[in-house]
Amino acid sequence: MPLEIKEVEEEKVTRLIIQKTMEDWLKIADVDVIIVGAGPSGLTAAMYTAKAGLRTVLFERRLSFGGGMGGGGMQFHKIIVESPAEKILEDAGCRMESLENGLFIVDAAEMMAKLASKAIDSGAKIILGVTVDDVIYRDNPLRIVGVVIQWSSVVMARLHVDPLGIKARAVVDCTGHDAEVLSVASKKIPELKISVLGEKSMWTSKAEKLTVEGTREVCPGLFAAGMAVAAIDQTPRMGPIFGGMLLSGAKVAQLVVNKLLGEKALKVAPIDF
Ligand code: 48H
Repeated sequence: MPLEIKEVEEEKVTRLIIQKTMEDWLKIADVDVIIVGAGPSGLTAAMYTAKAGLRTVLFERRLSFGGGMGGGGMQFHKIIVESPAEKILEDAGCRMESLENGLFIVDAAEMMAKLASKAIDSGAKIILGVTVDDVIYRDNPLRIVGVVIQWSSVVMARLHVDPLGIKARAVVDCTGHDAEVLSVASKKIPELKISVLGEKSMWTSKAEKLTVEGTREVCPGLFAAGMAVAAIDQTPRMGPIFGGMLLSGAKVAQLVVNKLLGEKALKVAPIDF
């Protein structure tokens, strides 16, 4: 039988894309959790907050997910993860090789793909090509209640286009080394008393431990995970080892779930924090 490919009119494609996109965006306008940045910490956080049933949207500036994972260590395509973070990779269905002393090695592309896939399967909506460039706040009590978003292409073209605001019960900064959400909040809302001093030089074990320990709700409604924690705490960088990023993402998910679901909160990751 000859292959018959369905005929389609161009305007039909256009209408369906617009209709279905708007259906999603009407839901995204107000969610439980906004995660900013689709690196290792952001994808892990999204995977677990969505698994807990929280309406989760993740905004990523680029047109791809993975953040710093794609570059591995100096573009070598392997990533090292230390125990107990391998449990998170197991949760994501990621294959890895066990090495000596609680170290595991995984292909960078597989880790990016599997974490993103698991986050999506858990119910998180990942929106690519959107930059978060501000927060929404309220006072009495002072708190963060959402983010301001713009198309990354508009930001790159330096066009003056007014952004949109998206509300959430929790916002998580997973933007990496520059802690962009915390940075803008610290500059524009000085009463929050957040300072983003930037990370210190490399000290792997100390950095991993302090990043996970420092993962927290920085001010009401705004949480920090991943390298953003090192940026606000001025703690060391760790180099190309990603266990701390995964554990930080899982810990922030648990903190958000505990805050939003209270007594109904379940343990979301196979880790005790
Ligand atoms: C939307 C944004 C915005 C914005 C940035 O850098 P990442 O991988 O972040 P982490 O913290 O999950 O992981 C850090 C890790 O990759 C790393 O760099 C390590 C371990 N370094 C150690 C060392 O010594 O150097 O991902 C952040 C993501 C990226 O995809 C950005 O494009 C995105 O966030 N992003 N998205 N709005 N304003 N800013």
